[in-house]
Amino acid sequence: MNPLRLLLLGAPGSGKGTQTSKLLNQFKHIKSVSSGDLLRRRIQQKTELGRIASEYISQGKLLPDSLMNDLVVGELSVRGWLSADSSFLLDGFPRTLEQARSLRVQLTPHNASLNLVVELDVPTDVILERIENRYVHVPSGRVYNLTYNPPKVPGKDDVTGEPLIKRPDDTSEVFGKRLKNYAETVEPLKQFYSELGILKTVSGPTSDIIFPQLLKLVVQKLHQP
Ligand code: G5P
Ligand code: MG
Repeated sequence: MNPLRLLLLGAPGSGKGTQTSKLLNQFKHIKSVSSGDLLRRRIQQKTELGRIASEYISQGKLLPDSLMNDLVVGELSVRGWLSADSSFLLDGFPRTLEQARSLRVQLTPHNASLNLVVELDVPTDVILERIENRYVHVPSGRVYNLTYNPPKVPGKDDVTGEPLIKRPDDTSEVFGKRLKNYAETVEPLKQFYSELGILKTVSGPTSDIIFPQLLKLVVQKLHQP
């Protein structure tokens, strides 16, 4: 089996976290890093980076590229994933051209470059409906929706029983800014990965329609001769 180093691209609320959970359930050897989850954990732990992140996130602004690069590459390094045979899934990073370029420069010497980038293409009106009903468990990054995948006990994480929260950046004002940021930054990013020949797009109004398309791409990559 080939290694899989996958980036999920997609607008806020398009289902990157949801598809990540579905893939990790299916492939036990694959692990993931979500840049947003890393930041939310730093905020909860009240670290200096958490204080900075909170300022940006609450305004729907992207954090500086260099800071995000150090954070995520540092995480990959600590987890021992900077090697040619490692498989991992990235959610939320890189999300600017600059981040994509610098990640590539850092992964190439380890023969650990990304080999698949999948854009989740979901209509914006569908996304807006979902976000009102989103609740998250910050320590794990598990995500719920009151209609699509509600927690077994209202307000509690299914695995730990710990409280769920609403993200402070899920208000309609901040969410609108996040969608705008995405629209402004995604095209050069897609161009970059398209030129490397690894960009694919999957489309649909629900995660259950998107997942089989994503799964097919992942299986192809794992078994490509
Ligand atoms: P994040 O954390 O990376 P976003 O904005 O990219 O945040 P988000 O909001 O986490 O993405 P998602 O992961 O794509 O969305 O979506 P999801 O949580 O899986 O699904 C959304 C909701 O829909 C959930 O409630 C889910 O249950 C529900 N759902 C899923 N599928 C369906 C369905 O089929 N039907 C229904 N009804 N519901 C469904 O970034 C946050 C902030 O951190 C900073 C920035 O400030 C950013 O704004 N940041 C960075 N800054 C700079 N560079 C980076 N690389 C950064 N990364 C993070
Ligand atoms: Mg997410």
